[in-house]
Amino acid sequence: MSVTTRREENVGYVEIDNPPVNAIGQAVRRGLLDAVRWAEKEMLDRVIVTGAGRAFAAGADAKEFDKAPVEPHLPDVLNAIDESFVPWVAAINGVALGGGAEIAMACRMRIMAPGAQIGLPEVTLGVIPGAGGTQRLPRLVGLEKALDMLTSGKPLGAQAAFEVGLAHDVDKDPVEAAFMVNTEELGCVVPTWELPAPVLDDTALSDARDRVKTKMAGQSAPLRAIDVMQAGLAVPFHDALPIERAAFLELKTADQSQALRHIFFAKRAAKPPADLSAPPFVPDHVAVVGGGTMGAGIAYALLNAGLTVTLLETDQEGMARAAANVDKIINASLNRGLITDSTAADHKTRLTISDDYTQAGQATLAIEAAFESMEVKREVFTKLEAAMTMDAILATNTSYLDVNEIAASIADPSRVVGLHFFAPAHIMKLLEIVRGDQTSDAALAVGFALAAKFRKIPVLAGVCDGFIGNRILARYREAADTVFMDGSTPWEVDEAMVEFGYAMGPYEAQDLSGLDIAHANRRRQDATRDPNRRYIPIADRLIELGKLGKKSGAGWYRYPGGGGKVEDPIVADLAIEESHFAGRTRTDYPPEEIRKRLLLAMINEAADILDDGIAQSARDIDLVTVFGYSFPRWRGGLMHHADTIGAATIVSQLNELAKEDHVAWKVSPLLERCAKEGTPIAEAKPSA
Ligand code: T1G
Repeated sequence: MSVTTRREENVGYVEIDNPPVNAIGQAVRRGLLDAVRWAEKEMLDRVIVTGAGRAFAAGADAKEFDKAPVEPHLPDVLNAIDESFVPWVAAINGVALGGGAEIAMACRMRIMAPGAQIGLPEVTLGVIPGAGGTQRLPRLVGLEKALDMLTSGKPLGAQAAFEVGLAHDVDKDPVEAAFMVNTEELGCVVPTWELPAPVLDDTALSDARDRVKTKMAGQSAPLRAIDVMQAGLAVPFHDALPIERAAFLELKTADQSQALRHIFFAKRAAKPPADLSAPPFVPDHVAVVGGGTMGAGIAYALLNAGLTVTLLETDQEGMARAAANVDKIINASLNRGLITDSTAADHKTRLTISDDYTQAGQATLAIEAAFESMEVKREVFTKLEAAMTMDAILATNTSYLDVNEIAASIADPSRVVGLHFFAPAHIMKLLEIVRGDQTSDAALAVGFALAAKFRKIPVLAGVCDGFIGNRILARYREAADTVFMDGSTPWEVDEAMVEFGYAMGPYEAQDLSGLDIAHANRRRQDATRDPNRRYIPIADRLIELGKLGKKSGAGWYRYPGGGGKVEDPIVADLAIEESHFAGRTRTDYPPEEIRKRLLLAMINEAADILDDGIAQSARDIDLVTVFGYSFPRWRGGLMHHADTIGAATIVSQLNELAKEDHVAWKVSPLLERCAKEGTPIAEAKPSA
């Protein structure tokens, strides 16, 4: 099934039917082209094209990108629609994205259902529209709007599309509305390809390029989209299409598109383990312990998902602080138009804030987000166990501590699971679901069901210090501190990593989150730290100087007047001093050497995480690094990036670094296996 046709009187009805979202594969292209010929043979007055199910068409089938293009090619199909003497009307019932939007734009008219969307998100997959979108869109909405839609990839809702002239009408029954369009009126609509090209406004083009260079630094597709739109609009429509097609074909097999498609499909593959024996169970009443930043964010996410929440604090003062934190998030969401006043009011009716744990007696799940101290957490779990029913699931939001040790504080540790949220908990997509030694499938099932309810990306993690993401982060920071101690400065390290594609470097990021959290972790690890492992004391020196990060006015950088970051010579001097004490000779590392060391450190640590079975797959590590730690999505995540370097090269470079420090740079056995067997890291499995 791909495209069905039927006629009623002299109207043809064409339906794109390729579940679940009508991706446009070869069969759909063939079906549409056959439908054009059919309508012309039948001498129909019009054709109304719509989508079966919830989508109009989700765009080209991204699974076909790595294959050689097969005829009929979409540009040719859409030219046939656009140039046909039988006018087509697009009845857009759902999302019309990418090629789906291009089909709609090749039609004479577009009528959208109120909840439908239309857009060209190709750049989010590392490509550009390849079927006339760069040339039809500006003819319909003007250059400036077209540049914005093309480079951002953001779709328009029905009303917005109507207001910019992309849709002729909004109607809850677009097919019926398309039938009712006056034949004469329809006959007077100029085919899209014949519309005049908008004037090439240099300011609009340069503004678009500036915007992309800032917001999408390092990405090829957005800039290429601007170049193709500009070049195409300067020549006749049919001369423009080969220019567009050539750029599309080149981009779709390039690294960045492969990386972005890897993440696109990895996100959708993030599901419960196949062998999970318990059915997904979404609780309707959840207790959250701790109304600080994380607890309030988790509570808000639960409220937003329609659940009832009991937010527990230690006393009246804590309750007031919790209420203020939740209100702050609700007001921010109201101000950004993400929720309405009535939704905000409804949220508050489902929220109880209390210091009495028995208020959570009927909750079927508790999420502990209390202070990051084992003693505090064990006390909280004891109180939850006493207050809640025996089958309630008890989750901890700890970001580092041993879930098994927390679980041991109650009689039945199988009820305990780690649900590691990332700040801000109601915004960040990643959720690490940490399986303790005795965590039951029922407890895991609740975690995965909650992730689906929140539309978060669940990643199963085993128990170790920092699970997947924070363990990689700790190694990343250690490598950065080592480079800093041995010759660089925090700003040189940050600049090197921003150039790689991070939104900010490791030092600026620490200043934002606060240096005290990592400091507390280092102190906790003092007793078990490997005495043979080199320890970099610079961060400790900052704590002694009261430099806790932006919140204290200074950390690795200074923030005069709470404003932007300023390099701090005192911090640079600390490294020189500590390096002297340690008898080190400092080296001036160039940016590419800084990047190489920090990336190899993370890749090696991640390989051990995979080898230890803490992560289930390299793909999961890619999801964690992209959605929890801002690894550039267009590089596909840490392990996808590693495969672009190759395990053999990585092992060779690590062996070189191990000559400097054989402890910190000990090569992961998993990388050695991949290098020896010539297998991609993406296919690597734990050694056990
Ligand atoms: N190709 C292949 N599979 C797709 C797909 C696509 N374009 N879009 C979705 N799927 C699969 C998805 O992997 C999942 O599979 C299932 O459909 C449901 O998707 C020629 C070159 C449409 C908004 O970038 O944004 O057109 O996990 O879970 O949350 O110029 O899918 O069930 O096996 O995401 O309701 C441009 C991509 C392509 C749109 C629906 N189009 N898709 O979201 O469901 S390039 C896009 C989406 C192009 C032209 C160019 C979303 C959605 P499975 P889902 P959803």
